[in-house]
Amino acid sequence: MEAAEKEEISVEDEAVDKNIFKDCSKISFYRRQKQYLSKKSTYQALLDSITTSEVSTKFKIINEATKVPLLAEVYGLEGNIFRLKINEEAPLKPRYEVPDVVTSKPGTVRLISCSGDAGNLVLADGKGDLKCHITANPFKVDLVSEEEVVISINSLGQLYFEHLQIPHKQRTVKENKEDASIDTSQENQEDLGLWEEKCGNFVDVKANGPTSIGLDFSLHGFEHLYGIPQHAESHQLKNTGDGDAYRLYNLDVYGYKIHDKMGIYGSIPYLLAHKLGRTIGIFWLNASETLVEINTEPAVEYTQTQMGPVAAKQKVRSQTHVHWMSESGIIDVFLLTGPTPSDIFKQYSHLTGTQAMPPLFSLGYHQCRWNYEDEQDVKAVDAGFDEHDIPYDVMWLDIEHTEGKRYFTWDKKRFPNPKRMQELLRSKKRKLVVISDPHIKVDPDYSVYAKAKEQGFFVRKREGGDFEGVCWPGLSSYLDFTNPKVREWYSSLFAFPVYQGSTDILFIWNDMNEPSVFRGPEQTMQKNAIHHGNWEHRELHNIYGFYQQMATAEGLIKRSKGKERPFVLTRSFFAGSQKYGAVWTGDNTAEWSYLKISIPMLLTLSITGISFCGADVGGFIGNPETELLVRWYQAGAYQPFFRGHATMNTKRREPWLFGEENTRLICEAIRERYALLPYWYYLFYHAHVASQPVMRPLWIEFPDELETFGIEDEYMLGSALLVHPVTEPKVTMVDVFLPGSNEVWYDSKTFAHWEGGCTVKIPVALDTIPVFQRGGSVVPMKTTVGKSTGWMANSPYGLRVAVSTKGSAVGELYLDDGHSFQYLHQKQFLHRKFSFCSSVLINSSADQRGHYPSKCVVEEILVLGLRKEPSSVTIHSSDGKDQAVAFTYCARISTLSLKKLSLNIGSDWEVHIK
Ligand code: NBV
Repeated sequence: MEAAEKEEISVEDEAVDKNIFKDCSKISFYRRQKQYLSKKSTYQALLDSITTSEVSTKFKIINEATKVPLLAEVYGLEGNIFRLKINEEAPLKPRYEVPDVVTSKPGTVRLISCSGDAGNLVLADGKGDLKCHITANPFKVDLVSEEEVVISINSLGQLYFEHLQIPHKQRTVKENKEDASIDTSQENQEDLGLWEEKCGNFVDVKANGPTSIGLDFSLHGFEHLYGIPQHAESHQLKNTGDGDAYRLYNLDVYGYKIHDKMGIYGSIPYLLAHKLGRTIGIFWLNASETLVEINTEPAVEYTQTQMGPVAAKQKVRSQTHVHWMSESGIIDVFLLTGPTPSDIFKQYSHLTGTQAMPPLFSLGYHQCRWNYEDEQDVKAVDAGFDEHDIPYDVMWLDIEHTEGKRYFTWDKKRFPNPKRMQELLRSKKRKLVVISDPHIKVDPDYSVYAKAKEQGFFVRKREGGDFEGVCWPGLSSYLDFTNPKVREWYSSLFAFPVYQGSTDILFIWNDMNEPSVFRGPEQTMQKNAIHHGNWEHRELHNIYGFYQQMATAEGLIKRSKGKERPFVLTRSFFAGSQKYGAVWTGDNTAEWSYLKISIPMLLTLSITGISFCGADVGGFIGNPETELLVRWYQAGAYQPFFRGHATMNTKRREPWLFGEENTRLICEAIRERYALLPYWYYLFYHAHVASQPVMRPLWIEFPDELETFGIEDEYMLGSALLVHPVTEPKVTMVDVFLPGSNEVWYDSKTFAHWEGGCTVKIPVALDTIPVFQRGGSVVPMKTTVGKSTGWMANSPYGLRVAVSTKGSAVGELYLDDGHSFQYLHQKQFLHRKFSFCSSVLINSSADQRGHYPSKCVVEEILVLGLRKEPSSVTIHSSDGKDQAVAFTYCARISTLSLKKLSLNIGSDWEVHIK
């Protein structure tokens, strides 16, 4: 039976042949650029064409072969950011410029031309520390900071720009030959995919011919590069050999291969480079298929003899060339000049926004499976957590909960009373997440389909009519989320009266939004499908999923009349997706290697803005051996988005199904997560307001330590905790690198301590999660763990003070109602600061603007690294009263412990240790 006739599609129907995915040799714009660049024709800037306005400096660039003029625009943006745009001066029709990503319209800094002659021009930002040197012929731009060239643009002459052309049929033979940049002979036309390109059985017809662009950047002194997710690859980017570029093209790759540069579900065309003393970023704002080549030239030392009689040694510093190529659009690139990692995060969030502040429940543990069968099943699994005393916050329902994969509906047999089911979860202060995919079943009786069809809200075919492709429901059309009207309408579908059976504890999961189209070219949509504004899919492919998550998040906000924070998980994403919720790494496999690679994959997402990220715990595909499952829970407990998930036809794997001992181990890991929630919540607040990632590669915290630059088997959570998950079987010892020669680190369980700057061997049993607290930090925790985060709202706090080599420590706590926007609009929050110095711990306000009436108390204080046994400990409260408190001191591990305290978390007080 034909898929189109058949109703739903099963997972067996959809075994994807991995060979359908292209490598560079099959990507025609890659081949064209390679062929052309080998001919070395150059561009020249016409500096006499320069015009300067308040916001930008413009000049023409011309290719010596084609003579078609390009227009370059240089902007200086507040916060040490440069922007370069290059477009055709007079394109046949407008070329796509990515909207809706750069949000906050960063202020421009007037660039003043400060020197130069006919052959070059120097622009400066007025303050004088950042300069932009433009060389006319061949065209080149150098970005100079403090007299040092940091980045050069087009120094390898890889600027490439294919001009829109008159449609094929209307062209005369003469015109056809006009573009001398590429060989247009008939045979080569096919080979290079100029007007048509084959992908499997599909032919991609290019209405205006080839439209690709490219440009090179040389990063001086840089050898360590990171970013450009999403790839199942190492954190540090590798040099790309011939035909092995990093691909940014959102694709649904079930069980993706690891250590591969192929594109998977999401794309962030943003790369960071780091060296001692400076971090920089390149944000290539383009949503079409993109390839990135990286090529490092290491530093060389050579002997100069020709200079004189004495041979002199000279060092040529290393540099890395980054070559960006995109299938269409314009060149629009932001250069972020740091200089510190923290500056880079601020600069990037200045452009694309910060991580949305998640509702507190979403930082708890999530229980998912494809599928929880019915209401009974949900009830039993929910009860299982209580029986085994395992906290959890969210039950998830996958596609089978719907009536024939019609999103926003319920399968009446399986879920006859969704509200009753949600009330059960609500009674334990738990939530429900259900799936909502972008494909809509072609069924005139399905109101979502009928209304979208009537209003013309689907992506269209090139030949006219709605695009139809096969996905889970069978034949489907795809909502055109790039249209603001579609987004507004889609968001209205989440209103409680419209979404029957939904309540305010129901949140959303967007899957398959690359978009995934079964049997489509590379399992996605044809590039010449048509979107709102007549844009081809090719122009905006990588931003489709971004828009669905945006519309969903807006829907959840709207249904609460603007009061509640949304939670939306998305599989596909683009730069800026952090504003709308969380991202996970898709269909991973239940193998140790996938557990291991989850760390670099999440680190890469984290430093490119997406702090709220996670990988399916246990591995989605296959059945994990028990030890792997336990280790995965232990790792997941220390990753930002913490969800267990498994595909159809796998064995059930709720935490209590693996024997008493393993249940205990998993339970312990989840409880550790819950105990640390105050710290997690603060880290997310900090990501939200100050742009700093929650999960950090070591090089971010220790930017001056070369040893940290390549580490990806451990990481920092904020600046206080170092986590080194066990990712191999039968391990009894792990090597943990503890950075910082002036640092001291404390084992978070045994409180044993080590000096930093060395690798230590840590014995591990099955119940060990190697976590270390950095001396100099105060970590807020909960002393008791309950059924769910909501359950624990009023439970007491503990403070773990880890004293630095200088005898001090600092930390923060952030607290609000955990779910609404009142923290923002009414300043209903508490932001406290803890500082320990000269044996006094002070709790004071970190932000006087915030107020939140919390009855919570600090019940325990643990001071690690206190060398001398105190003779007394006194609490000094803001009303001037002093009160002596009982304490215990353990000389063996230099630890002071105060218990049964009752110090209000929101009041000022001091603990004096004498
Ligand atoms: O909706 C079913 C699954 C989902 O469980 C998984 O998490 C997604 O990544 N979905 C993919 C579609 C089917 C995959 C074979």
